[in-house]
Amino acid sequence: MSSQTAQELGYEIHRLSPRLHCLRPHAAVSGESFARDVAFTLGGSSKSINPKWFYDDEGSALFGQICTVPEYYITVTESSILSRIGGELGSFLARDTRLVELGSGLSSKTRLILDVMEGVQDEMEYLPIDISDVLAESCHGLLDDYPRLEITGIIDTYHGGLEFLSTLDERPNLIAFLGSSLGNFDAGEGELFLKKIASCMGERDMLLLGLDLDKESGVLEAAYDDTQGVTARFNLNVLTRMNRELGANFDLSAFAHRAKYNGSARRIEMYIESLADQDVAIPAAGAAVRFGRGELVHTENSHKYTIPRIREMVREAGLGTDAIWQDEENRYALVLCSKQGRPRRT
Ligand code: AVJ
Repeated sequence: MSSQTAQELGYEIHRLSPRLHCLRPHAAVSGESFARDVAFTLGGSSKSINPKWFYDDEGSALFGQICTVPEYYITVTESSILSRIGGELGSFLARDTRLVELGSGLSSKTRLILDVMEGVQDEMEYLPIDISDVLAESCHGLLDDYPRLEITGIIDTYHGGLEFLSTLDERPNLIAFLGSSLGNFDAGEGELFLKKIASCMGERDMLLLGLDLDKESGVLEAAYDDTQGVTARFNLNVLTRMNRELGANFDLSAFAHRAKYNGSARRIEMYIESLADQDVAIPAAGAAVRFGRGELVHTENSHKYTIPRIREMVREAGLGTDAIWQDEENRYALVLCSKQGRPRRT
């Protein structure tokens, strides 16, 4: 990538160290659009907050903590599958593969993939794309541990980051989209987003998708309502963020976390429930919002998948499934796909 292209695309370039660059859009996904977005989604009769606003510094830290609570099996299960399949995954990768990660967050699982690449590559390039600032922080640790690694972090939405991919050189990309983050999209939009990813993929690119599998509602509801209350704090933190960034006056003790499994839609739905009739001012959004007692504000969907459904989605996106790996209890799946089906290196 030339710095000129990055600038033409509207990115500001921050050189944080010789091996770490971060790109940030000039019109950052910042206060103004947060205000505009919540004014819109809290303005109607059916209220919601987009989960992308969860991830300020506090929210990102809380999500990191969720990944360690015993009920939230997703992260540990995915990591254990990744460490088990390392060599096999490596056999699909060309030796000059660049790792691109969508929604990299704290980059903890990234290491498992970099370990695979390190075994077969001399130089390694990592391109994380994340809306949160924690991206830069987590990258410093990676540089220390991987001396041959170069990182270009893109602090942007998935869409912005994917556009950027098409400006890169011809090296094959392994696009990692882990943690069942695809499940956050609304029904239909996840499928569209897969198509969008596929449309940005070259013939030699591969996609590694981590998806949570459908299972008993009790297990799912516990994963999204842990007994330590970390998920509750994570959910309610978006109100704290509005208080701080938008001058709102949410009384945190008057709202509660809720998580429900919707079996027919195959998804966990998270809500914030108003425990009283109350009015809240959100000055930066120019809004005054009335909440009724018991009213639910929808904050997140986490879709759950079945193997046949995954195969179908991948096929409809115009991709082929090269491998599917699961844990022994079939809680979670890692799916490797590509345009034509990749021959393995032998
Ligand atoms: C990061 C979107 C995959 O849906 O499981 C965790 C976010 N929300 N606990 C998920 C989340 C509540 C997580 N994703």
